[in-house]
Amino acid sequence: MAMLQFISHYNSRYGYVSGIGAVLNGGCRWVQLRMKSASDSEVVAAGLAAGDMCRRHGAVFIVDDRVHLVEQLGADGVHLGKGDMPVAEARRILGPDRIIGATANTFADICSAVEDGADYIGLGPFRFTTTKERLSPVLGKDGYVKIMERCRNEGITVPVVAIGGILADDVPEILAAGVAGIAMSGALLNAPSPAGETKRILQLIERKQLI
Ligand code: TZP
Ligand code: MG
Repeated sequence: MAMLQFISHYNSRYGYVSGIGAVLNGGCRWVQLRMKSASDSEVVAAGLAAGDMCRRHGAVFIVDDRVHLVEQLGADGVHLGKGDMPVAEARRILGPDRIIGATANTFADICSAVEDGADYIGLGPFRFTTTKERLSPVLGKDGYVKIMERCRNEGITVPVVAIGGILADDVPEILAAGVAGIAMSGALLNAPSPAGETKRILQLIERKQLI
């Protein structure tokens, strides 16, 4: 089944850890802790609690950017953007067993991340979002269709996850482009019930897989 990755980010209604708790209760089993402007000690405090909750729910726990904290947090891996540590260097530091995700905006980005040893790609943004600053050009549905077709033609099998401004209603058409999963933040945290919305989106993903 296609995957749902929750990207935790600052939200005035929830702390990082309680937001993660809500989506875990809704059934999400893949979490990325993204605390952009926080200090390392803040990331460690939240990350230890979040990682513990993820392990209890059997969820994969990824930390954004901070390769140097992966070990201390007992995280399953790290997600790296284009301006972060290069994937190949992170792989040398973390070894073969940790998950390394990489951000891409183009087919060329995907190819270089795959060559460098990324385990999954976050391809986006789908549409404008305020969750991320310095956003790359918006891809829209057509962008995903074109890029995923090139991936298939060129035999790229590394899972590509769509990200950026995605709402529940977008899920069927994005999955139809051939991505392996969806990453969401605002659509889950801003919903009246993040746990309920997580459950609803997981059902949408499951239903789409059956069509
Ligand atoms: N990378 C590209 S867009 C984005 C990230 C981390 C933000 C995703 O959050 P949202 O709220 O689902 O747009
Ligand atoms: Mg980053």
